[in-house]
Amino acid sequence: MRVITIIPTYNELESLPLTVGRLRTSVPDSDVLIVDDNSPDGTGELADKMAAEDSNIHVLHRTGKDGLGAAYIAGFEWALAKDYDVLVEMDADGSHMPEQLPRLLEASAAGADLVIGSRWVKGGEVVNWPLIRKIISRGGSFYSRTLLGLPLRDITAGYRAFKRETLEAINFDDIESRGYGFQVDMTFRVAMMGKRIVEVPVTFVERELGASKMSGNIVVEAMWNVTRWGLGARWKKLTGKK
Ligand SMILES: Nc1nc2c(ncn2[C@@H]2O[C@H](COP(=O)(O)OP(=O)(O)OP(=O)(O)O)[C@@H](O)[C@H]2O)c(=O)[nH]1
Ligand SMILES: [Mg+2]
Repeated sequence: MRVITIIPTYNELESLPLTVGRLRTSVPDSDVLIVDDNSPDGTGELADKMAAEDSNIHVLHRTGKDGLGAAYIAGFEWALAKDYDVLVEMDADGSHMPEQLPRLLEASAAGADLVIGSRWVKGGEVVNWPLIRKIISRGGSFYSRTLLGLPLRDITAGYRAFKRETLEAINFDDIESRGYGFQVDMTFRVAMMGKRIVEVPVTFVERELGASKMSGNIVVEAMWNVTRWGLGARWKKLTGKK
């Protein structure tokens, strides 16, 4: 099983080397693809240096900040053009513990088309989040789960392992979401195709270094899209339209 871990970066100069170092130690068999959106702080140059020293590390440079979803799609296309079997999504900021990646890969090897590293299943947890963030995240997942009719606890999670075939079945041109909505969008599409989604518990650690790129806009975009998709799917069911 050839694995590649895709790490999108925007101004992650301090966190990136720590995360990649831990990843290379925990899962030496996984290649790494850093997708940098021309970070003003020089993360892209640092990534190039890391790649020059380690042939398992690759870098994709994009011209400017274009959102997490677009960065992942570019990363997926890059990796699908090569012979990787499993494509992993991981944040650069240390929130997704590389030491827990083997759990995701085991579930993938056991047959899951999409594995979600979940904060909100038994055994999952979040470290260093204020109550309000927990409420927003759980509330967002609850809202999405109910509207979209998906039996999943953590729909916005960004720590994931996709089988190559799962991504090959998705038309990336259809994906409109930029921020968190991207994760929900991908989950919904995979579920609609009748593929197997498995949640494994993870410990999500809030970033200690660098700044968050989360914004109110991203949350509003995600809620709006979920509402549209959910109602759209129900309408189709009701009217029997394809
Ligand atoms: N290439 C690229 N990466 C991005 C972009 N926006 C966010 N990222 C990266 O995506 C990952 C998640 O972003 P974060 O800022 O940590 O967002 P978050 O995890 O939702 O928010 P926090 O919980 O506050 O950390 C990090 O590795 C970011 O550097 C973007 O527009 N382009
Ligand atoms: Mg983060």
